Amino acid sequence: MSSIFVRPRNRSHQLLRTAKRSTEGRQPSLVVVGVGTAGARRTLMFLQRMSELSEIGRVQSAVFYDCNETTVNYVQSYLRKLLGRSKHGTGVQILFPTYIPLPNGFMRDPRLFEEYEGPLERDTDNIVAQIISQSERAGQSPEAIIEFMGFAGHSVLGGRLYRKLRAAFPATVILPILMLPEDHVSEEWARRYIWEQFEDLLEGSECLLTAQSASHFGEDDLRLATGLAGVEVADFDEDGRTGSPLAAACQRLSTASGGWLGMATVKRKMQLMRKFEWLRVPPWWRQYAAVGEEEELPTAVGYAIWSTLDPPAQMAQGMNDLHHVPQEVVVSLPVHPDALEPLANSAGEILDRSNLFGQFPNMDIAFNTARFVEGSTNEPYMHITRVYPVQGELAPVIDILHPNSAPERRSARVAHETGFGSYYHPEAFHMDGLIAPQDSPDEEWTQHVRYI
Ligand SMILES: Nc1nc2c(ncn2[C@@H]2O[C@H](COP(=O)(O)OP(=O)(O)OP(=O)(O)O)[C@@H](O)[C@H]2O)c(=O)[nH]1
Ligand SMILES: [Mg+2]
Repeated sequence: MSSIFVRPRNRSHQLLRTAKRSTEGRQPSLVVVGVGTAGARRTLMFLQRMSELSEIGRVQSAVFYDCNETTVNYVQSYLRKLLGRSKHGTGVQILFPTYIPLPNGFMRDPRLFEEYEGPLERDTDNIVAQIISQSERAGQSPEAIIEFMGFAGHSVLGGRLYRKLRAAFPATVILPILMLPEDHVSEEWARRYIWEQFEDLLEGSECLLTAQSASHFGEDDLRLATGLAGVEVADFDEDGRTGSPLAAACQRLSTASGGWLGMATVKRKMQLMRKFEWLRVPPWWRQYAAVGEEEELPTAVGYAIWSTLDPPAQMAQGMNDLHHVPQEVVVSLPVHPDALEPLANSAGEILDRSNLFGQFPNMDIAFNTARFVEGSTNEPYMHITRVYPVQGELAPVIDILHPNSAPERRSARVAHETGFGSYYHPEAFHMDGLIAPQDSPDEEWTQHVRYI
């Protein structure tokens, strides 16, 4: 794997510059947690992308927290195939719930778990304890924890799991990835119950917000996984820090966020000739897309980066981002490592001429080589991902929480914090005053938490 980054000139008082560094041999420093069926699927997709980048060795533990026998069976057989053929993935700790009260999950009801609360809490405590011992074996606390969560039967359990991870790893960057609901039942629950639970449970966290299209959610999950894996292998940092790039990116973006991060992704087929490289070990040869002399590929990369600003590229529609805030762009494409730096240089110059860095002076662009598997045809694609901080009110959330609110009553831009813990979104349109945050530190479920 090879990685390069481009940074606009005014940040470093230099001309556009690229830097190259080896990303091999990273310590396992990541934990991935999928909550609910969709979360488990998203975790699987992420592991697949990391394995395609030959970087699954960075993952300490992967948790598939879906109390659902079908999911557990599915994930197990998928992982046998995925990790069975990977020489890097053998050290990854894989965890499942051991207590499954209902074989098919909680049927979208976020309160159904309450009947089984005690054993469920003990089970999640046990999962956290195993993550802790795995990190001790690895010799370091995780630098980043990704938690995929949603608004269905496992939502509150996911929020509590977040709190337990927060307590167990106070110095770790935890990135909850929230999938907004698209069906009426889950929207209703979000409105009446779950959002407020999250205000309390996820207080102070920086969440990456995604929506889902009802028709092709598999595609969305893959876009998300591709983007996150791309960010985790990108090297944005000039100082050659060896930490998790994802953690570094989250920290940089969080300075400008009101509690939310957004992601935009673009995928473009590459019009390129195929070439082969002969290897000394099986599978003996490797295919890659070759870059010619011409300007075509850098121009195409430039266009694709501009396209990440378009509404269809956003993982959640209706999110506004600002120009001056820090942004991270990752370009992953299946070119030969030697072609990466010249490509990054010409793409950087093209973007500079089109005034991208004038409009986004705090945008970093990282390039890396990646051969992602794309269906059966295996055509070469480039993937562009842009991660950005979001401030103020969230239009897609208002649509769910306040479906009847008149558009003119919405404030144009709220500059202050509207993330979880601010109680902004539930209270903003309540006619009858504020919803007081409930102070209930001695809730029963927390009593199960024991950390050594
Ligand atoms: N993005 C995505 N969404 C999915 C997937 N599977 C189901 N969904 C959708 O996700 C929403 C929530 O369902 P689940 O993920 O099953 O929710 P859960 O947390 O497992 O809760 P219960 O099923 O109620 O126990 C539903 O609207 C599903 O249509 C998936 O693989 N990816
Ligand atoms: Mg489910």
